[in-house]
Amino acid sequence: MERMLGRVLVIVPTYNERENLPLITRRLREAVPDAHLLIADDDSPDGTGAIADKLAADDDHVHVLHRPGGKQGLGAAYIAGFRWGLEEGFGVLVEIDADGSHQPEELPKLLDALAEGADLAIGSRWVPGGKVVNWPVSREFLSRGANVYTRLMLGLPVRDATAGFRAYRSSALEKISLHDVESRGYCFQVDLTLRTARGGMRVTEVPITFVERTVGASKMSRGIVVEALWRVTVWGVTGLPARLRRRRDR
Ligand SMILES: Nc1nc2c(ncn2[C@@H]2O[C@H](COP(=O)(O)OP(=O)(O)O)[C@@H](O)[C@H]2O)c(=O)[nH]1
Ligand SMILES: [Mg+2]
Repeated sequence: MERMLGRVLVIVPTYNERENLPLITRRLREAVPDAHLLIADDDSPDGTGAIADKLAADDDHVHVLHRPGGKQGLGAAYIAGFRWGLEEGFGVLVEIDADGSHQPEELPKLLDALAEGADLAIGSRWVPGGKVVNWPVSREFLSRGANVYTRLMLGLPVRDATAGFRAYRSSALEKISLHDVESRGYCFQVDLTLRTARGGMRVTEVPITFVERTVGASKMSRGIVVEALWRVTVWGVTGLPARLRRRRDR
């Protein structure tokens, strides 16, 4: 599989994850020992960056991208991480949260889906077999609602377009023009799913169990929700003529 897909880079974005980072690093290194890790830290005030440096000094499979200037959003951190990984010649780029919500032990399932031909494998909460553990009802409502709205607005055949545990073939990311991605917060996930699907590439959903964090604080905010609602609506409206044309031509 290694030969077919190339080397695997797992990008871990961090903002104030000092307790979680050593745990997720250890679990990832054990679950997929050949994979490399890139910690993309936005100058966390809690000292996560220094902990990342220590982890990297002890392990040649761990790398750190220090992003100066404070919190700039999950999307911006991933774009910087993707650029780094593409330049270094990795064949697969993986996204995973640092807080333990995405279980490294499930990563091999995503890599298998790529090996079987997917360009993007999404670890999905909302396909049969997918689960969420310990989420408040309000969060589940938000995620399900966001996905229903996204599906209606964009016509994407994806159940969990906002999911943050996913694996891309590098060739897929090279086909998407990353330089004009404007999404900063979590709608980044929808943005890239849309670009991948509209680019004619194969998107596969793999059921996962999402476990809400037990340590540290969520960075979900009103601003993130507003950005997502706004952008999905704009993409939906601007994409509507093309959707109608496709439907007419079928
Ligand atoms: N580098 C960076 N990481 C971020 C930023 N916002 C969130 N993250 C990370 O993205 C992941 C998901 O964030 P989290 O707060 O757990 O979101 P939630 O699971 O939706 O509540 C975690 O690893 C965060 O540390 C950011 O602005 N910059
Ligand atoms: Mg989380």
